[in-house]
Amino acid sequence: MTITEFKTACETLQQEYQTKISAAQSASEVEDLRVASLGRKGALTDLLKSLKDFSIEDKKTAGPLGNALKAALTAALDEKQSFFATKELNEELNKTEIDLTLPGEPVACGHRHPLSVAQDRMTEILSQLGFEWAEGPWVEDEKHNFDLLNIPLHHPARDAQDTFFVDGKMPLVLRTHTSNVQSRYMEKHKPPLRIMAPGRVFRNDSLDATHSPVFHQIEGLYVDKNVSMADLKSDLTAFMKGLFGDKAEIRFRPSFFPFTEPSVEVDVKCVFCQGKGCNVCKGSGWIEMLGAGVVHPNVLKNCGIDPEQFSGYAFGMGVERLAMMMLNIKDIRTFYENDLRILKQF
Ligand code: 2NM
Repeated sequence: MTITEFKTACETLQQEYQTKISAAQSASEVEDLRVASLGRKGALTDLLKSLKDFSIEDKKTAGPLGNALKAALTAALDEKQSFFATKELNEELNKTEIDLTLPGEPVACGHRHPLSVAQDRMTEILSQLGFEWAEGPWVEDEKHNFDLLNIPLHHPARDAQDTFFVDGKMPLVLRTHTSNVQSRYMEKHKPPLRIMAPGRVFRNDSLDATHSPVFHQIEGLYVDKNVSMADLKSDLTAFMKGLFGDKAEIRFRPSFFPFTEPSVEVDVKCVFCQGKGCNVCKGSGWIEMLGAGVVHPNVLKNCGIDPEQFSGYAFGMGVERLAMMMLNIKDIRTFYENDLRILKQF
């Protein structure tokens, strides 16, 4: 074979197979053509065998020609093969009634109630400060809800105006705070103790934008040797900064509670107006967040802890109040009406 004949053979072979590949009707026909042209006993392989008889000079011309032909046939075969692959997939998809290109139905997904979110945030921070979760009954005797907590017999908080009484042989009440958890815990445990008591409480208030007869509190209690107002101040500052951020400003004001002495109330610089005064903080620039104090010696004594040996601090706060601040909610009833159009916004 001369080099000229080789060139012609290449052109003929290329034309023949291009035509056959174009005419192929199926993926398996394409594969047959691949074997017939490029295979071990294929036409191109056969043609390239004649290279060995060429002079070095002719090999330099013929070699690249053969390679180019192989590349061209491979490309044509691959293209045709991928055409059939796509075609088969489309035919498969067209057989079904389902349009697989449609976006999916959104899955209706519930979420936590805003009060649970607020309670979780507070208890998470308290547990980082070492407070352990504690619970107690909603229906409580007067001893654990009032007597042990140094709330005197004729204190207005015990009045039917403020407290729900439960009919029965023994006077029972719906707990008016979660302090019954603390009085029960102190009866059973020796200091050191450090607990948080989150839960539902009940007051005989009528429902309005800021009051609900059922609401939620978190109280905390820490009793050990030498617990002081300084511990209260540093721990509650850490708690408030955990809740509102490191830059939050906090102030302590003197106050009064029967179960603590001295007592304080803790305010945070209004997060809505940065202290300038707005409708949320009623122009004062501060929002009251919690009440606290050094546990009254009578409370420790009543619950079986020696106030000469031990001291403690305690605090209490409303979950609804915090959730209203966090979410800019103006009406407490939003939490209980379970109107999904509203709850879905949080
Ligand atoms: C508050 C404010 C101040 C409090 C006191 C006690 C206990 F059990 F140790 F006496 N528990 N919680 C307390 C103190 C609660 O709520 C505004």
